[in-house]
Amino acid sequence: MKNRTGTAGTPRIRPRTVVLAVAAGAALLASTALIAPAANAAASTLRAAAAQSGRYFGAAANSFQLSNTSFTTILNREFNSIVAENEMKWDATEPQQNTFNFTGGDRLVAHARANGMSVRGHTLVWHAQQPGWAQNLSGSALRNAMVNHINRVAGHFRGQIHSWDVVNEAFADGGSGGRRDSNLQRTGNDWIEVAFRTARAADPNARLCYNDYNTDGINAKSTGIYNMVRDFKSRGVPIDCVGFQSHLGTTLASDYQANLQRFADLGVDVQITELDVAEGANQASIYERVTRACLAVARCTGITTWGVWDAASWRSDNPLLFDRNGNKKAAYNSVLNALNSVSGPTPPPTTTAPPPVTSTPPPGGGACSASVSLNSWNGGFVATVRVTAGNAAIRGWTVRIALPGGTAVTGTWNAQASGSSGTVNFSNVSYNGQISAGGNTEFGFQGTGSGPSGTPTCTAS
Ligand code: G2I
Repeated sequence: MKNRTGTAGTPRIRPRTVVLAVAAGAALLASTALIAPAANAAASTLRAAAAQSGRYFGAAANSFQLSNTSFTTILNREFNSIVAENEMKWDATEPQQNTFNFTGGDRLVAHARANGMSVRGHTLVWHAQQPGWAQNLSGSALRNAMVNHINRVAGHFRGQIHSWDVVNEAFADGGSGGRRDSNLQRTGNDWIEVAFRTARAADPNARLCYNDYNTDGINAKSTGIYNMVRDFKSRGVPIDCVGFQSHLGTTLASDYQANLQRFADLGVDVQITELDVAEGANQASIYERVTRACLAVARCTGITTWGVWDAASWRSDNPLLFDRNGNKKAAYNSVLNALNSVSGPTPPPTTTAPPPVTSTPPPGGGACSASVSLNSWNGGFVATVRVTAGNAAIRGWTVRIALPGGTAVTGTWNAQASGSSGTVNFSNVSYNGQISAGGNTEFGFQGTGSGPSGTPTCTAS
């Protein structure tokens, strides 16, 4: 009702817009790439227009589409973020338990890196698209499998993912505001925080998001999620962002922006993660309003559409920005104009890459200490170990940890383990041996049984 008509946002000034954009692009090249031009510099692509306020503009894709040059022409020109529509999901990445397949995801990541795009990871844990073997698990066996899956997948892509959808769609639809029933939920209400803690240890540089749909305004479901995020922030559970999928129909809730803002006010980034909008008279204006809402919220760091063109959408109602022939639609122009015309606040910088490895090794000879924090449940645990250098830098470290009888290590990340039971030595791997004076690094391991209780010893080299 409050929407404008579909043609309202369509510019009739495109030729002039393009000329301005070329001039703006030249000016940008001539200056430093780190300084954003004025917000109304009329960039001619979505990625350039979004970058004016430090935001990304992304699309979901499948690796097979990268063989289609009509597709990649649009993808590379318009988008600077990519998310795997399906190929990083549990069924795709771990089709048999402990057998991993990263082929599709690796292809997408390589394409992104080659074309200056960041990568959203979707999704580590979800009640849907589980491989058959996981669907048949329950209790601690499922919990351990989940932790192992997160470690292996987030560990594989470590340092290459801007934001991970750690948990997807865990809240129920309807008015309850509670959790959705699922095999994961039945392992205990703490499964979501275990997933986030595990993901943090596996890839400390990725932003960790909770992602859901039907959260396009202030409603019972979004409020349930809001309460969870507030609780996580108050207890130090590592959550950095909330994804609003935004699979939209022919209307948009009037409090769409206010809802984003209330989450941002909790101290997390917000992202529009799977945007698509039903075709029809309101399509362009809804796209425009969503874009303007993101721009108006300083911590809304980017927008992703769930596909590039209508031909490949999971929906049949032509919900994307490019038509089946790859032509720009009215909705495209409304988004581009919104990105160009709104002088939105610049979001705070987010970490997108691990810190560079220093090329000159620091002098060694220092001492180190180690401390363990445990996340345990009935039958299993995740241990996060912090290694801290003393007053002098160190070149390498070994942490010795005594495990209780009956406990077995089933996975280790960011360290090399000497064994899986009894007293185990965990030594640095290639990228985390060097610690500057007073600095620290973390590694982790998971196991069955109960976690270690004594103080570990740390030996530096
Ligand atoms: O349902 C729309 C999205 C809602 N939020 C989470 C997203 O992950 C989800 O994406 C959709 C994909 O767009 C579909 O392409 O998720 C579906 C389920 O994973 C995807 O569909 C599946 C088909 O159901 C399978 O039959 C097919 O094997 O795609 C698979 C791979 O092509």
